[in-house]
Amino acid sequence: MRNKAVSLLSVPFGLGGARQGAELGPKVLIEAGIVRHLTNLNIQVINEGEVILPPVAAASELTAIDTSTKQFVSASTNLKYLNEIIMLNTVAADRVSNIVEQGHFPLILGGDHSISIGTIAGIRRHYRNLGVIWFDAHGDLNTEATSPTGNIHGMSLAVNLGQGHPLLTQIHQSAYPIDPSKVVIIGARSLDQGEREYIRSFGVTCFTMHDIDRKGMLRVMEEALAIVGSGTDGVHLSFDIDSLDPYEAPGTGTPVQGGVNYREAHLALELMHESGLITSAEFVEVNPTLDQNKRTVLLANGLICSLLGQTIL
Ligand code: HAR
Ligand code: MN
Ligand code: MN
Ligand code: MN
Repeated sequence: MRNKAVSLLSVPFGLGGARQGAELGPKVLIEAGIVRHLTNLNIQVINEGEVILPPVAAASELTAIDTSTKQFVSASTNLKYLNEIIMLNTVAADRVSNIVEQGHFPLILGGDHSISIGTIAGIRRHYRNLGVIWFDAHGDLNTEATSPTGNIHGMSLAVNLGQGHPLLTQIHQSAYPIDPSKVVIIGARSLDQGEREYIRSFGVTCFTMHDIDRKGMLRVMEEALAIVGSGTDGVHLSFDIDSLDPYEAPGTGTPVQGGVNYREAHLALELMHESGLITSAEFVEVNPTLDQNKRTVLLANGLICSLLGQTIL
């Protein structure tokens, strides 16, 4: 992350979540001055523009071979907006991959959390052993079988680990696998039963709000960074703004009370900067239509600045 140009990529997409509005996140974050704030930190910022949803094929045209059963599968399913999410993330993966190829730091603005299927697919092409920090109130580890809602933003981490609908996991083809023991969730307080089982059986580390209360954010981050920093060649930060308490961040589609507070979040991102480990990042689930006096947007702006080196003094 140090001395690299930052490539800012907007993904204005909100169909992976339960309610509309996350697609407005990137525009509002940019209007709030994120480019200027980063430029003030002596960072060269390249605005890469937006990832646009291409025309979506009819469901019948989308088929794939399930690599485990060798059967053709069609896209007809209870997964909401599956075709749109496949198309968007296929394009996003190439855009993010190009940014890494140019040697820039990819900074992605969402969008709901389903966009991380494409961003991480693009990043994984370049890192043999990618670590992931997943800051979130939720686990995003559902599959079609365990999801209570059919909303794909609640499944994106599972897809990134190779679990889920074959048309989603196929977006990751020809990329290096992610070792679940190099994935750390921080801030969780709303997990479905299937997600709990996944965390246990696949060896994902999950620092819940209970752990943050008990150990403090400093120790949680020290432990998290030790895990993602050993035996990896890059670390992606996937930051869901709903990891924060709804008091700090009301502008998000699925708020859960009892979250991370303002200073804990800044501390976490300042420690990530100090570690020098983070090689790419995305900020997702900012929903301006639910915000109060731009509180969430300004918070997200500040958090991005802390990740990229802003200090108080
Ligand atoms: N676990 C629930 C589901 O699968 C809620 C997921 C809400 N997800 C997000 N992303 N906002 O973290 O539907
Ligand atoms: Mn350059
Ligand atoms: Mn999420
Ligand atoms: Mn979430």
